[in-house]
Amino acid sequence: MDQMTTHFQASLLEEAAVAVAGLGPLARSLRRTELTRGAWVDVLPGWVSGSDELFLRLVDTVPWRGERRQMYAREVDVPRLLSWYGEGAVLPDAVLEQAKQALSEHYRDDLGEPFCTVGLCYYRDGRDSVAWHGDTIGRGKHEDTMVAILSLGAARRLMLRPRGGGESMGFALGHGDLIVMGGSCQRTWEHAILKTTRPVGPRISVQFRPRGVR
Ligand SMILES: O=C(O)CCC(=O)C(=O)O
Repeated sequence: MDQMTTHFQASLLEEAAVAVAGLGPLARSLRRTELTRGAWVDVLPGWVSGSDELFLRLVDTVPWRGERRQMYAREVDVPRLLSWYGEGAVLPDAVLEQAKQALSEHYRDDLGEPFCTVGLCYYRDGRDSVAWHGDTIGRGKHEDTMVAILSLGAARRLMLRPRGGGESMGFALGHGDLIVMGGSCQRTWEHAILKTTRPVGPRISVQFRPRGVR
């Protein structure tokens, strides 16, 4: 094979790799931060490459819905759009199926079960947010578990603080970044995406959870 053909084939392969949003390796790339009381956070910047297309596909294809919630005497809009894929549901994009599988394989020994549900949140701008909370509806209230979040679009800070008081810390989550909250994190710490007056673009958060954690 002459040099030109080899070069041509190599660039075709490169193009194919760029066109398909891809996942980098998890092992050896994740960085763990130990928190208090058995909670920890793993972070991997830029886990997904080619995330522009993925972001646009999700904006278009996910059945986003607005929710309302009771706030004292009033009913108010939940400040973000939501979508939920329960156990066994076909996910809206093949890359999310791959991500769920990769996370399940990587954390299998620690978690002892696969990630099986996917929640998506669409933060349209800095006015959209989620207040301080832990994912304690279900088993996360009493048991150690994991919640993995893939962040796409504009960078926002995922804030964390110990439940009951203590200093907060923030993890800047950019386009294609992964964060995994593990151990006792859901019941001993709280997390939030706070509103900001800074001009920020839209962001999608994709959360992978095991069965019975919400
Ligand atoms: O947007 C995020 O990354 C956090 C989402 C979250 O905490 C939740 O939906 O429970």
